[in-house]
Amino acid sequence: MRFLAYLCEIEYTEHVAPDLAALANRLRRRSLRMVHRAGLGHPGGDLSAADILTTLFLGILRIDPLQPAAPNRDRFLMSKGHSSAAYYGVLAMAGFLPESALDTYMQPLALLNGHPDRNKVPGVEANTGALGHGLPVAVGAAMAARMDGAAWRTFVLTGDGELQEGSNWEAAMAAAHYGLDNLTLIVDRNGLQQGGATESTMRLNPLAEKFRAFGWAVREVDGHDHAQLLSVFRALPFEPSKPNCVIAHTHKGKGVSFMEDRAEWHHRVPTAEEVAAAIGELEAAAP
Ligand SMILES: Cc1ncc(C[n+]2csc(CCOP(=O)(O)OP(=O)(O)O)c2C)c(N)n1
Ligand SMILES: [Mg+2]
Repeated sequence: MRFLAYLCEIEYTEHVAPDLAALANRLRRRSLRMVHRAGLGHPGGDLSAADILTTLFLGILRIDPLQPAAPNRDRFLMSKGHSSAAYYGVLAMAGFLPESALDTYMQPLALLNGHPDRNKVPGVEANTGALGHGLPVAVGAAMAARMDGAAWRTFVLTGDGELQEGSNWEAAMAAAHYGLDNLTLIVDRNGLQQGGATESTMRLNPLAEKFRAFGWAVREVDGHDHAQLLSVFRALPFEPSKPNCVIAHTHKGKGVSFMEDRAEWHHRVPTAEEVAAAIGELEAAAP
């Protein structure tokens, strides 16, 4: 599918979006099994990011699992590194990991740690999980591409609660100052952080206006609609000499009725019965 993205342009968007929906639901099922088996994890944020991750890895990023360090590859940084089950799951779907490796998630001495490590996992570009660092590193990567005159692009996915870290705003200023239109920030705007709503913890709204005031070109999309996601990413860069921000409106726990928009599923591990019920719902929605 990744190769079709280059070849088919418009047709790709129209025909592949339904396949991405099925793959995203498969990623959700896989993430929930991984978290259950490990007895640890962050299922709510895995599920909110699943559509964004499948769209990027299977439809947009110019990456090749056979050459994970190819100099001209696009860079993707998973700043919300706590959603590692979904991240490893999509890396496996894109061919960077064998499916069997997913069973080792957070097992003693395994390479698939709770927070991704670029020295252990092919395809991982930065060590993340301490929130607030992905965007600053991504700004450095985009500047490096600019200085080299290289065509590769940098993408970074952050949580929304994560944006309360001040380092993001310093990086946002720098990205605009240096006119990094080769940089795209995607915000998983699910409205919830660890203990509750972002807006009652430390208000982010009006978020789009904040980024615009910092000099970014901003688009807002339904972060669970693959056709919208594909078309916004295909429109990059949005404006010359401005960094790009995609605010993807999502639901934490998306796809599982008893998890959706509930803060406790940020870090709760589903029981065997809950996993079975969740998988049943997800299979019914998209086999
Ligand atoms: C610097 C730092 N502080 C605290 C944590 C613990 N932590 C992990 S996830 C999380 C909440 C993140 O919320 P959000 O960014 O909205 O992520 P999402 O809703 O997508 O899961 C917190 C506080 C951390 N990983 N890093
Ligand atoms: Mg959030």
